[in-house]
Amino acid sequence: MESYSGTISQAVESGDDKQVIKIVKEALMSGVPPLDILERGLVPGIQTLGKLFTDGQAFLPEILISTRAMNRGVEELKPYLASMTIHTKGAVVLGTVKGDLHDIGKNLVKLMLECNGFSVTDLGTDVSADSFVSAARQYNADIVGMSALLTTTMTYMPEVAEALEQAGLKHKVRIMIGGALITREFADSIGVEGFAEDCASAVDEATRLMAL
Ligand code: B1M
Repeated sequence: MESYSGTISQAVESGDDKQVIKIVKEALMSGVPPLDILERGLVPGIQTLGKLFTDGQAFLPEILISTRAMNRGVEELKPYLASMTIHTKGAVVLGTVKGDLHDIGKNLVKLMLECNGFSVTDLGTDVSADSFVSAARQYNADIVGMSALLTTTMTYMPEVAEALEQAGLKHKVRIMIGGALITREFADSIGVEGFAEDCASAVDEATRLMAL
């Protein structure tokens, strides 16, 4: 993977989707595990750009272009990550909370959960507490997963937890949260049992929650 990680990250950073697809294909052909390509190539690329954005050396249009390039790379990986699992391990309703449009991380969590046998209903971004509650009922969810990337939107997570409790779903549904700023301490502080730092550990965490 060493010979590919830098070039994949660089191609994401510069928003070159054709180059991303080309190198991801080459890496796959060379037998590099798809999860390595994702976690050591594509994700560090968008993270580097995030740092440049923080420092005022990159701007929103560049981030959007890089997001598209990263998503193209993820599309290439999807068939390779696909699971042979037939029985669902659990039903997950997933979304990015109200006011928040970031969905790259949430989409990766969805991908990893699906590839590991969970059925996932993706509510998209900017999802209200009411929508989480009705989807949890409609899809008979075992887990409600929330993603948030902004300090201004992570504070909406306890509202969703409260709405699920008010709807009488607390005994049935486990909640899992994540996003760049989210920590286990934050999850504990709002009374949420599930937290994952990245998309790979989201699978372990969802599996743990199903056994509770
Ligand atoms: Co935004 N943005 N952004 N942005 N953006 C951040 C988050 C920011 C840190 C950038 C910065 O200032 N350095 C900053 C937030 C600051 C803060 O609140 N403390 C920020 C800001 C300020 C904004 C705007 C307000 C900018 C503006 O308009 N002035 C605006 C807000 C729009 C809105 O949401 N209402 C905005 C807009 C955007 C774009 C639309 C341009 C674009 C999003 C495109 C998209 O998602 N489709 C964007 C992007 C790309 C970023 C950065 C650069 C990258 C985020 C990302 O995708 N990371 C980001 C900087 C950064 O994070 N370093 C930034 C890669 C992704 C794989 O990681 O999402 O953390 P992440 O997901 C991980 C884990 O967190 C975890 O697993 C994932 C995979 O391993 N995880 C879960 C995530 N969800 C999970 C759920 C789980 C479990 C694990 O369980 C359910």
